[in-house]
Amino acid sequence: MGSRSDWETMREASSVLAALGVAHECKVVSAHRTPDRLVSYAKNAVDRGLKCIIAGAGGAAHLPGMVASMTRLPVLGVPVQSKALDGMDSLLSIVQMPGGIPVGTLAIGKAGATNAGLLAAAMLATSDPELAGRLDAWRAAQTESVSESPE
Ligand code: RP5
Repeated sequence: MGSRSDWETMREASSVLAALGVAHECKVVSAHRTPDRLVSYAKNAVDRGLKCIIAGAGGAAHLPGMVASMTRLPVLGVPVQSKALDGMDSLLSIVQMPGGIPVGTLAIGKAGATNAGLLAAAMLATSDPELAGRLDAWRAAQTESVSESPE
């Protein structure tokens, strides 16, 4: 994530990954304030054995796109809800990538962070049957928890 202030949103991705037993790390890497850290993180990601990167940022949210420019790993972008423009700035700056450098963009805010975690798990589950089983169980439990009655 681009800032510690993004953690309240991005912890939703971490929580769902933890619930599914997916090993992960959470780091603050700012495209603007720590550009050298960004380059190092993105360029070393493959060699470090990472499989997917979830990048959450707000405002002029260049982090996901810049990460994607420096690694072939799948990058999922989470637009963090900004104070000034409610996250529309984040969304548009993440989703409008030029052809050739993809970022899979999720919804603004906590729903997007949750779904980024689930989507990363779903991608990993295509080659991990045990994770696939845990993801199926998580989805079944969610379905089970939805009451038919509104009260
Ligand atoms: C972005 O600027 C971060 O991703 C964050 O969403 C936003 C504001 O950062 P802070 O000023 O709260 O550190 O780089």
